[in-house]
Amino acid sequence: MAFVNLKKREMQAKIVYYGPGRCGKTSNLQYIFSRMRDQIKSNMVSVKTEGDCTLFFDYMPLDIGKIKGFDVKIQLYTVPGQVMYESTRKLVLKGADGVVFVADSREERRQKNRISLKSLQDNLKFYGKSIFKVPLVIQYNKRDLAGSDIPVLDIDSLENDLNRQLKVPYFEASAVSGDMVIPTLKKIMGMTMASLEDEFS
Ligand SMILES: Nc1nc2c(ncn2[C@@H]2O[C@H](COP(=O)(O)OP(=O)(O)OP(=O)(O)O)[C@@H](O)[C@H]2O)c(=O)[nH]1
Ligand SMILES: [Mg+2]
Repeated sequence: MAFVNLKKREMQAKIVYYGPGRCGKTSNLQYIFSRMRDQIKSNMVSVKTEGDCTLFFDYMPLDIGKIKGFDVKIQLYTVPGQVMYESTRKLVLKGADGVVFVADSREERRQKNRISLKSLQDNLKFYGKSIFKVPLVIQYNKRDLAGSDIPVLDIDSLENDLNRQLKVPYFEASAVSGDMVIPTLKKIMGMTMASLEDEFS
């Protein structure tokens, strides 16, 4: 949940990584943790995982320092992507100020991406937020698999499936190599801060 003190120039925001099971949300946070250790005062907290799968959520506080004169703190969360954890996803999304939708580029996950985006829309609506208004960035993850034996959707298909109406900024990323993980984060942080500044001033 956002906390903004215009007088003291302090800002705290919550950003949630949302997406289908095994699309790479936790891997995003792991990469961010490995690259921004100086700005992360405590460890990344993974609340219950089984093998690779998040059962509850991941949490990581980021101390960004000064941006535009604001002392900025960001809380990063991931939701559990597997279908059966819908109620947990809804809980974790509560109070989100910005969202990164992580899509899985693998062809076999096409339908899962769509279903997950729809669930994001519904859960935001539950909290009185429109997916068309919330700061949102899409990350097409696992681009490193393009050219491998595993069939991968091209960007036009992914854009057509997921971003035709939303028209939000998107990134072609690989959470394992770290490609475009930080640019994704920077973009959503910028959009979230701009939106909070608007809202609170
Ligand atoms: N090739 C490739 N594999 C990836 C990438 N990102 C994640 N993976 C792999 O995909 C699997 C699932 O990654 P996670 O980061 O745990 O996925 P998640 O979205 O947190 O999954 P849930 O917690 O179940 O929702 C792991 O084996 C990762 O190593 C990527 O960019 N490329
Ligand atoms: Mg996870």
